Amino acid sequence: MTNQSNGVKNRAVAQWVAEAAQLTQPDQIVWCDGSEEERQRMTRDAIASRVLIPLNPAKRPGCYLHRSNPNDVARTEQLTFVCTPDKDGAGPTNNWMPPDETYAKLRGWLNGAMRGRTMYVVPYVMGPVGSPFAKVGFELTDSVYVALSMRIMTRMGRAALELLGDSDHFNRGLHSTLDLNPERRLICHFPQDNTIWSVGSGYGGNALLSKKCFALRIASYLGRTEGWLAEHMLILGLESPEGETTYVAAAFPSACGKTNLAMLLPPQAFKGWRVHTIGDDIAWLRIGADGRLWAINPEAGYFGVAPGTNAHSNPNAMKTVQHDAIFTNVAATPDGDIWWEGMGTEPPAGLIDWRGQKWDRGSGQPAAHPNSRFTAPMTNNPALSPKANDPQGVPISAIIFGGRRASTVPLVVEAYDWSHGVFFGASMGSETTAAAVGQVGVVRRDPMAMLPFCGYNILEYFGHWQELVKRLPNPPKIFEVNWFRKDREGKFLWPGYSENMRVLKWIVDRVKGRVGAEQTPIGLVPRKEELDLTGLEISTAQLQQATSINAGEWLAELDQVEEYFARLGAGSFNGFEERIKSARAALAQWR
Ligand code: SAT
Ligand code: MN
Repeated sequence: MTNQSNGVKNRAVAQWVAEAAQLTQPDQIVWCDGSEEERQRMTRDAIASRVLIPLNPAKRPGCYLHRSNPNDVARTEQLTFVCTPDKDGAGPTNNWMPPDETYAKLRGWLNGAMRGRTMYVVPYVMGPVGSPFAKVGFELTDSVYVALSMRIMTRMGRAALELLGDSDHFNRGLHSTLDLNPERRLICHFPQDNTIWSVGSGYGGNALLSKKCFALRIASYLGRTEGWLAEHMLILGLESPEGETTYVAAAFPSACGKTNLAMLLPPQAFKGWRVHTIGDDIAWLRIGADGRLWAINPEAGYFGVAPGTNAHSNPNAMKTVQHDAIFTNVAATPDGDIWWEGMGTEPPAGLIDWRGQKWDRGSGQPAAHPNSRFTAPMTNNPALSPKANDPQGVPISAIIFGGRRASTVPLVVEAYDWSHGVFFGASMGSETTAAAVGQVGVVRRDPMAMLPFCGYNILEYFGHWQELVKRLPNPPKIFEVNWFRKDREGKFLWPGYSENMRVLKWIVDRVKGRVGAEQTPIGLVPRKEELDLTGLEISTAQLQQATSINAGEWLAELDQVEEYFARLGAGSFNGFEERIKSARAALAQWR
């Protein structure tokens, strides 16, 4: 076995890597330094082993296509475990196994698993280097696709080793694709050990351990003990024509448009307004010395949903994936470019589908997998905020919770206070998407969009949110939004995409106390004249439907929410019961 970095200075790292190597028996160990030379070498290896297919350099310079195993195309929540010492630590929403038993089982699977393979040692930093938020992780992986993706998604390489120094405080991620057999696939978290073992999958959130596994599941646990929050949120800055920038964080479940919102290009009528992207998926939030909530994006790249991305829905994303991007499970054109459903162009003749087969237009099957993705560095994004690398992060003035709901939830509603906002988040529901294996389009409760990502007991998590405000003299206002409400014919009531700017503007104006709102049983909603609708064609009736609170729908919703909380064992916990009671009473009087 060759191991170029036996000279690594950090004892804890060296010892842990040696143990993992002894278990998995790789032919060689490659310590990643994050250099350009290394990227080229790994890319050549990936091409030679057909893990990456080079795209046409004239059309997509520096871009590659990866096809995953067709049985391995999305996160597998049923195979994802939080292994706390006792079951209660994982809580009612997580799958649980005891740590000892889990380690033993996975050790069995991992025994010799990297024979004939290379183990990449991938050191990475989450958050701007030098930030008080920043944390170091290591991923040991036998997938060159994962190593190359981690280089895009994180600050990967030497910087992490330097930041770590001789500390043993780092996340220990061990990943092997094994044989991609779903029968031997498990994604296991050990929050108490700051450890992740992921086996049998090479896909996205299952395999890029920095992302959901570390930056959400493990980090949420660390945040609980250390007094901060790790959230499934985009972060954006909204700059007015006067040059005032307001920062907003927004939680939506996977594949509900976080990337689109984070990169939004304001509509024509909003001259002088600009959106600056800080992050599109994950926020780490801390209480600042000034009593405000400050946020960073721990990641350095985007792992966005490809289908539906086009020059209208997200022009900045289209530019972001123009060069130096990896595409996973999209369709390939005969001239070496990529294509997906909803790209805004006709499928060209001779298209190859995501499985690598000639696409049959009449088959009724999509050419790109519905959860196909692009991986691109944030520095490709024309809307990237100048604050994206700021070690202090940005001060958050508003938090938005959003789901995908065909009915009930209005376009936007403001909470009366923080605690009411926590109730908004905790009671959120959303229709399921292709981002996770399972049925698509059914409403499921997804508290704070963290259902699959909270690394500890969700009831404690609600309590942590409620407690945090006691140390937060200047909390952000909290809102709930829904871009996805439909009319009776099933047509979307609100145009969405860039027009969501109008809702963002109302939110900012509410934060600044510049605009009014109407009190309803659910919260505060804009009256028609309080939304800036300049240049938008929407009928009064349509807008009314998009923003209305329907008493019947809400009474049914509250029944479901109550039933969900009861199932979780939340009971009157956190005042949720009183919230439901008073909303019901107000709805009984509602027009
Ligand atoms: O596959 S990921 O978990 O990284 C994407 C998502 O589901 O949000
Ligand atoms: Mn996500």
